[in-house]
Formats: sequence, C-alpha cells, structure tokens
Amino acid sequence: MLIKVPEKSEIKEYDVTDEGIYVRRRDFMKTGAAMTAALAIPGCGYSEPPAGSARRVSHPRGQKISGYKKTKFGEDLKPTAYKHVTGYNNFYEFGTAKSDPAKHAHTLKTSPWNITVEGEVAKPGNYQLEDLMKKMPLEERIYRLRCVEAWSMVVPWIGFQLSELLKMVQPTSKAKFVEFVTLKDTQQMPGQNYSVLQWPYTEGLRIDEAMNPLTLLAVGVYGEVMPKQNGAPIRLVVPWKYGFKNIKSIVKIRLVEKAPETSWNIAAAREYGFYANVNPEVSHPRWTQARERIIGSYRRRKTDMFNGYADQVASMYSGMDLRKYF
Ligand SMILES: Nc1nc2c(c(=O)[nH]1)N[C@H]1C(S)=C(S)[C@@H](COP(=O)(O)O)O[C@H]1N2
Ligand SMILES: [Mo]
Repeated sequence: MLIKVPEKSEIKEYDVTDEGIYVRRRDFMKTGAAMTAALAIPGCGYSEPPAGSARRVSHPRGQKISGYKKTKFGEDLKPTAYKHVTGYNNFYEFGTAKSDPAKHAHTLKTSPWNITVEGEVAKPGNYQLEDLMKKMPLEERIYRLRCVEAWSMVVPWIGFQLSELLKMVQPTSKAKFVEFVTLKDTQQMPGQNYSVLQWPYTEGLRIDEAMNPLTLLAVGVYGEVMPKQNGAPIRLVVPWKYGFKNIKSIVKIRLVEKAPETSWNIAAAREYGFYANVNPEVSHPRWTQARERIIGSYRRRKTDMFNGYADQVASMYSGMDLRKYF
C-alpha cells in the first residue's frame, strides 16, 4: 500500500526496526485517508512495517495434530517465530492490514468443512475434510514463503501432497488446469463486503504444477491445526510461487481445460501474472523483486530463483519466456 510515511521519510525499509517508528506508522495507517488509499491500490505492499503487532493480539495456541510424518524438507531452514507466522498475515477477507486476520478471523467456522471437487475428473464429489485427512498421508514440511510484496518467512506446514487428492479423483485427459476457490460468506468473512478483490478469492495452477510433489494442501502449522488467519481449515502451499497463489480456506477444486481467472490477476493483470513464479530478475512494476525483508529479523536477503526450489520445478518451464509468462 504505497503510503508515504509522513515523518522520517529518509528511513529505508530495512531501517524500520524501532518500535516507536513502527507504532507511529500504524497510527497513520489507521486514518481514513490511509485506509482509502490502501483499499484503492491493489497489490498492497511495501510500506507495511515488519511484524510486531502480534504482541498486541493474543494467539491462543491451537489443537495439536497427531500422526504426521517429519520430513527432510527445509531441515536446514530456521522457521519464522510462531507469533509472526500467525500475526503477520495477508487474508483480505478479514481486512487489508497485516494484523487484521489474527484479530478478525475468529468469525470463520471451520467445522464441519466440505470441499467440492468437480469438473474434468472421473470421480467428482463432495468431501468432508475430516474424512479426507484420514485418507491422506500427513507430513510436516518446512518451506520458504515469499510474498510478492518482497518479504519472506519460513513456515513449518503440515499437510499432504495435492497430487494425492488429484490421483484419487482421477483427472480426465482434458484437465489442463486446476482452479481453487475460497469460501464466500460475508457473515463469516466481513472483508468480502469491500470490493478490494473480486470474491470469492480464486487461484489456479497448471496441472503439472498441481501434481508437482512440492505442492501441498496444508491443514496445520507448527504441529497444530491451521490457525484461522492462516487459511483454516485447508489452504494451498506452492513454495516456488509468490504468496498470493497460496489460496486459503478452500471450498472448491475444479479441474478445467482452460486457465482459470484468478483474483489478483483480475485486479491488476500487469502486476500479478497467472504463473507468479518467484523471480528476482522480473521486477514488479512498482518495486524490485531482487531482495526480500525477512520477517522477524532486521535483515534482508537476496531472493532466489523459484524461491530456492529451482531444482524441483525449473524443468516445468523450460522453453518458456518467464518475462512474458510472469
Ligand atoms: N483467500 C485468500 N487467500 C490468500 C490471501 C487472501 O487475501 N485471501 N492472501 C494471499 C497472500 S498475498 C499471501 S502472502 C498468503 C499469506 O499466507 P499467510 O498469512 O499464511 O502467511 O496468503 C495468500 N492466500
Ligand atoms: Mo502476498
């Protein structure tokens, strides 16, 4: 949300470490003018301060998940602190500030939860999440998360491979893409009363991306049931793509022949492509993607091609012009 900081304008993003500066910024953010600007400019990003608001919100720890397998994914990474993973979120159905989801997502009812799988599949159906979780092999995987707004985290997810679900429903030969849809319910998700995005939030993947072993449907973080602000009860995790592809609170998965429309692409096609692969060489029209702020730290790091997952995913894009298909 390209909001000009009214004071100390010489402060660079990576210098914004002082809580006092942080609080003054937040107060500014709360003014009507700032909110209007925030709602008017899709893409958000850049002037939001690092996490910190988590301190003022209580995060009741969730229910433990049992019977998941630990894996080697991300064993060399240091997970971002729980308070940041669950306190610094993008979930516009509950507001556009990073601290809004943790404050407001309690209105979401996550049980019972049904997922409809339809379209180009041999076995369409309506699946109870509880049943699905019994069938699917749950794993813990530590992945990097890189938001298009040039910040990043490391998250210990629990989930299962999307490929497991797709194999079960048997895509037909016409299934070239997968569309994902978030719940639409303005009672439970009051942010849907504001037309900042086209609701319900929708996302999509190409079928090979959906079948890639890295692609998860996540049902938890930090060994616990998915917090509501993180997209309970089930959300997508595609670690080599920008965060907005990681659609939350999914109620529908539809196998389709043509690339589906996606919420951020509808909002600003020049800024948010369908592929949204993390690429330090392709700038966002309003900022560079070469570096990222590390949430929970005062440091920055260079952004890696495909967010560090090139070995597992680059071959899917061989021969494609990644500037055109961004
Ligand atoms: N339904 C829905 N899904 C969403 C979003 C959203 O606003 N609504 N925000 C996306 C963005 S921009 C990011 S960066 C990630 C953030 O996930 P996290 O809050 O669990 O870190 O969720 C993505 N999924
Ligand atoms: Mo994001």
